This record gives sequence, C-alpha cells and structure tokens, in this order.
Amino acid sequence: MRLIIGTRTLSSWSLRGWLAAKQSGLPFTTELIEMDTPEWQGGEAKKALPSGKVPVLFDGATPVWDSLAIIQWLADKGGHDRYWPRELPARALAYAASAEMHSGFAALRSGCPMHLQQRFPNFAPSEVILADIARIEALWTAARVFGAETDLPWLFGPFGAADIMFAPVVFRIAHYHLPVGPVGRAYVDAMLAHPWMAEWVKDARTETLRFNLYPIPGGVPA
Ligand SMILES: N[C@@H](CCC(=O)N[C@@H](CS)C(=O)NCC(=O)O)C(=O)O
Repeated sequence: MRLIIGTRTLSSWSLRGWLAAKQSGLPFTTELIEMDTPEWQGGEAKKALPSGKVPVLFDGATPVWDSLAIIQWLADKGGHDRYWPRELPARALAYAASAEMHSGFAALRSGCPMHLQQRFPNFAPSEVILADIARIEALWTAARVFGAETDLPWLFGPFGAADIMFAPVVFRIAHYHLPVGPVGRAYVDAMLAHPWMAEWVKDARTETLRFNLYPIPGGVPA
C-alpha cells in the first residue's frame, strides 16, 4: 500500500491517514506531496488525487481517499477490533465522536491551524474556540468512562480510530496552550508521548516550508 500525505508540519488530515495505516499493522510506504508550492493548485500532482486532497491510500491500484474512509478500509482489511471498541455502547460513541470530529469543530480548525514547528504561548482563544474545546473534552470524558475500565490511557482503552481522529486536536491544544481539565490534560499528555505521535513530530521538524504564508504571526519556534 502507498499512502500519499502532505507536509507533516501542517497537514492534520495526513496525520490521521498515517496513524490509521500504522494501526493496521500492514506494510505501507509513505509519499509526501509538498502542497505549500505555487505548482500545487491546478497542478498535475493535485489532479492525480481523486479529491485533489490528501491523505489518499493506494491499495494496489485502488485509491481510498478521506481519512475516515481510509480507517474503514483498513478496518475491513486488518480487523475492526483494531480500530473500534468491541462493546456496542462504546462502539456507538466511538463512531459518533469520530464522525463529529470529522465534520465539526470549524472554529478550532480555522482558529488554531496545526503547525508543528511553532508554538503560540500568548494565544487568546475566542469564545467559539473555547466552546469547541469544551465539547471535545466532554466527548473524551464520556469515552474515558469505557477507557478507564482498562489500564490504557487511550479514549476507549486500546488505541483506536477515535484516538486517530482526535490526534491533531491534541497538537492544537499543546501548541496553542488551550485550557483543558484533568481528563483532557491526562489524555493530551498520553497522546504526546505516544511513539507514533513523537515519530511524526520528529519528521515534521525536519521539513522546510518554502512557499506558504507561514510562519503564523505570534508563533515562536516549537
Ligand atoms: N475530509 C478530508 C479532508 C482532507 C483535506 O482537507 N486535506 C488537505 C490537507 S490537510 C488538502 O489536501 N488540501 C489541499 C487542497 O485543498 O488543495 C479527509 O478526511 O481526509
């Protein structure tokens, strides 16, 4: 399998696709497209992707695009238990929370873009960003009722699809110094220490961003 991603520093959706591929336990290669270039919009690289966006997983000649579809494809191949809780009430919450993350939280996304080479110590979150964070922490708290039945720190116990979907939020909370309560803090700390998250950050910090509008004003090196 080949996974097409964007720059690790900026592409939050690519992080999800990559974590999903890692979680499958199946062999895959990663190919990075630099989207912060003048050639990207309207260029051949974009046209070669079904939706013009990353991540895309090519399983042989079959393309699967969009992070949630990639998770589902890999769950079909590698086993749903690798991604989704086995107990039905937990599974229902994991599906719903992941879908809510996939389609929601616009204020947090646009107000706090993922940037793994910068931190924003003086960032002042708006009311709508704080409301997004409160809702996310409520979802995490509900998930941890199930997760706490295990010795594992991930949302539903074993690392899975919901953790993959919320992974970029963890970086946003850490880099923009967003306020969270004890449940959120413990989860953020656990995720930041996860070896795959650390590997992604390490690789991100080697990237040179050439053409985009970054660095974001107010940021200091991470
Ligand atoms: N819903 C999609 C979102 C994918 C997405 O928006 N990817 C961004 C990068 S993080 C992209 O490829 N943008 C390039 C463009 O729009 O030109 C998913 O879940 O994968």
